[in-house]
Amino acid sequence: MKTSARLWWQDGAIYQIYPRSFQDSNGDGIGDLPGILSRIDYLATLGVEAVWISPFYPSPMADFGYDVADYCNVDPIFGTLPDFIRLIDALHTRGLRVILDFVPNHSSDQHPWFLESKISRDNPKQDWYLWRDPAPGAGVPESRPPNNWQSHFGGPAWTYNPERGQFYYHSFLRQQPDLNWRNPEVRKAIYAAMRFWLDRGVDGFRMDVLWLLIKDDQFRDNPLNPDWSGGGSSFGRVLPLYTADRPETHEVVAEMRAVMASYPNRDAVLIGEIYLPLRDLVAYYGFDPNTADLRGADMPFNFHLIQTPWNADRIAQLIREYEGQLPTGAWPNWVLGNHDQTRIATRLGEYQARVAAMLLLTLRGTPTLYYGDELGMTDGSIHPDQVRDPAELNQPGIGMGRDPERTPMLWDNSPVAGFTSGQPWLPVNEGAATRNVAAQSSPDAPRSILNLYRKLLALRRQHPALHAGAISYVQSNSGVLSYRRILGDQQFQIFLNLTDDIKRVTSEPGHILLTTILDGEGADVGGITILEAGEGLLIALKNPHIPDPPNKP
Ligand code: TEU
Ligand code: CA
Repeated sequence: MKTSARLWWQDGAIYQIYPRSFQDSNGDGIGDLPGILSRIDYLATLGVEAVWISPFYPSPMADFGYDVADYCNVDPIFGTLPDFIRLIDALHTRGLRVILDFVPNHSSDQHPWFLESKISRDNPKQDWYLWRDPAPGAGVPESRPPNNWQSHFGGPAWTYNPERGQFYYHSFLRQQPDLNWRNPEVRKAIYAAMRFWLDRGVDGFRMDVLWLLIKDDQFRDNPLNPDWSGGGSSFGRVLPLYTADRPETHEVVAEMRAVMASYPNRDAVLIGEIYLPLRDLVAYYGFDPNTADLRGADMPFNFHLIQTPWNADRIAQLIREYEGQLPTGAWPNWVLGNHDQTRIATRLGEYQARVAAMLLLTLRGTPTLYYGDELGMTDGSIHPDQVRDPAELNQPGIGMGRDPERTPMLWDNSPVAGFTSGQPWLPVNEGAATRNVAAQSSPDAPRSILNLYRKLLALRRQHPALHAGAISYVQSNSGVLSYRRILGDQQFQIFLNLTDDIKRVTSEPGHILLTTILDGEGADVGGITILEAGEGLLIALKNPHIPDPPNKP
């Protein structure tokens, strides 16, 4: 296996677009593909390498597109297949790659496969989903689910179907039945759909819930969670031993990789959405100890920055552990936000969100940005009668709702922030009149967070040490996280003050390339250096006289 040649997805940053919320083109209040096309200048000048577009396939929208009714088309809400072709061509022309969000674990209950599967126990697709008889016992069949498996969105993961007299399994909504990945015909059908898009030039896939594809073939009860307090979602009542991260999943991921590898000059990227502890997560690279090949996902998404407390000790430890556990040849990646998670600026406030930006864009590994985070967008406040997310509607009031992080992109200071000429499907954030792309791009706002993102992305592109170098000397010292990025004789020192107190650090001689508050660029440093509260520094070292760094931090 060649490990020396670098690939586009290693060097560049990925930008996630939630298409409902990025740009509406026809006034129906819902973002769409022509809308994305109309914002191509913004995307091309931001400095990212690729856009990942959340699902736009035909869908009843029970889970806003994560319930797919046709894997090879575009939902009319988002446009048409020709609109997609126009978009991908335009993005390619501007040098941007396109990653699709693909949902292999479950389809919509309106997908023709499921409509056929559910009518009888002996139709050709009868085994395409996970069907089980009711558990033995008294009472009507619909009150006897086959086992104790729970839906991620609350309640039992089994729904009774009277036509078959059986239950079907759904990891998420009842409108999202899980496909039976033990059935070779299902695999073939999904791989054909992947090829449909690869044939149209897409540059990769972000595979939804990749760690959930295979379920226990004996359908054993999940063990009870001893830590469950009774509050929150019923999902926490059991531990997902038999419903997640089953060993056979790795076989499927290897097959997906093979589908992509069958293309000449394959450089499409396979990304897996995987929420697991580090040790289990890195197994999805599929390192084969016999051949030293990687047979799994190119990048199992690393969500640990989202889940780790904002504390220099903890994050230094996370970086070291993650780097230490990566198999040989595996390329790291980092994620700060997505359409399922509280926004970083809400979690940390704007100053620490700037520090987080410098962290994300100077760590070793591919960064993935969530649309709007580059503006320091916060979660929107959603009035109870504006709730749209089924995760919230299913279990009101327990904080599962994801609408706040899906509010419209903020373009300018017009009434709906330039997102739509109609009524937006979710309300526009308060403060949009000043926090928007136009305001943050104006000469009056040289220190906007958007400019910080642009500069970080540009520096990361410009300096090989920042996109391809080693990471070393990862340290935390009284709330300041520091590390170096090194390639050849190029060395960068990063200091990030994760506290709201002023700190002193000691730096080797160099000059400041960038600060998170965008002042002092170009200034010489050396010796004691002051870090303002919530400030980060990126320093180019002059004559680093330290010995060669070890391979691992
Ligand atoms: O998310 C999977 C997942 O684990 C989510 O349940 C996540 O943990 C939760 O939303 C956090 O609040 C993927 C998609 O990203 C999500 O949008 C879909 O709803 C889900 O799969 C089902 O397709
Ligand atoms: Ca629209």
